[in-house]
Amino acid sequence: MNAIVKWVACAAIVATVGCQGKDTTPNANPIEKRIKIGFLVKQPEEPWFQNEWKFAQQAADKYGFDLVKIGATDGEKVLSAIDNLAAQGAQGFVICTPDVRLGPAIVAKANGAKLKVYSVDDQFTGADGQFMDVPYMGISAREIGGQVGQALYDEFKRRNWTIDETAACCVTFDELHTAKERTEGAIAALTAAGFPAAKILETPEKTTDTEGSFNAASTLLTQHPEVKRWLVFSMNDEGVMGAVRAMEGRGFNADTVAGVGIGGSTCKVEFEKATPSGFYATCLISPLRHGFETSESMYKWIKDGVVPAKDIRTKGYIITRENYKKVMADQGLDE
Ligand code: FCA
Repeated sequence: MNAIVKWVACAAIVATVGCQGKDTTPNANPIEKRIKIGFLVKQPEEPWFQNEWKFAQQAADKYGFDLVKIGATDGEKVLSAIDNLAAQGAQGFVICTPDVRLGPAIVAKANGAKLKVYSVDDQFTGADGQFMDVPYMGISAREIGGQVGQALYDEFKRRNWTIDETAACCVTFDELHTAKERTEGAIAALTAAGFPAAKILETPEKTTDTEGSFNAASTLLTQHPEVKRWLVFSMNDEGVMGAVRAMEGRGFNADTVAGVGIGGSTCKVEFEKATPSGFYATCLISPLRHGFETSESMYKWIKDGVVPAKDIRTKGYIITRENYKKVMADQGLDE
């Protein structure tokens, strides 16, 4: 055989079994395509969701699949993202939907495109208002709300505030089940500890971001100029952060405001400030579990047919500027 003939012959063998008749290179079988998974989030600018993406990427790097991160802020974007994923040859996606009522449309589109779906943080609801039968990982919302309420009450006592001059500002978003469970859990714990229900003042936010909460709290502050000291809670760190900012704008400070969030991503900057703010604590939840584990489960579902657990609820841990570094490190969340 001359050199060219030899090369062609070897190339043909490589394409099937390799020159030595043994496949040693990863992904050498051209028929077995690399797994591709989407990760869609409703608020891509929120640190919580950026952290979910970060940990999802760690799963992609560990297992060797492609991760497509998509900010899907409304229904139209979600549906076109699913088309896009299908066109790219993805086999599934993890999603925190911008609206839980999109569940049936998301599932229908995913089924049509043969994509598997794993919902995270916010659980799909069907046309009947019931939760849908789609794998879900969320936080244990009521318990975490309870931890927030207890932490607020403990701080109220520790500071020797009197009930006459104190009220609790509860920024609500009752349209979303996990949000309602969180604030209800906090109210239940506060009142069980002895804080009067009449001094818990609810104010609804239109959007679950800092601006939404700032606006909701501003309305409440205008209505209640008599309150001298505020406890603050909401569905997430943003819900507390916006209210604390609104209070600062009216002369309140770390001595007259004690806010406890839920998250641990957005509030980190508050703990890092040299001077404490009214953002006293948060209940740390796990973007590591919500990002890494959901993507890992999706990968194993696609690769090995292992269907993910139907409903996983993750735990929270109260952190303050005193202990956040240690607790975050213990939870695998240090930078
Ligand atoms: C919801 C909230 C997020 C985060 C997540 C666990 O999606 O909007 O801020 O708290 O649940």
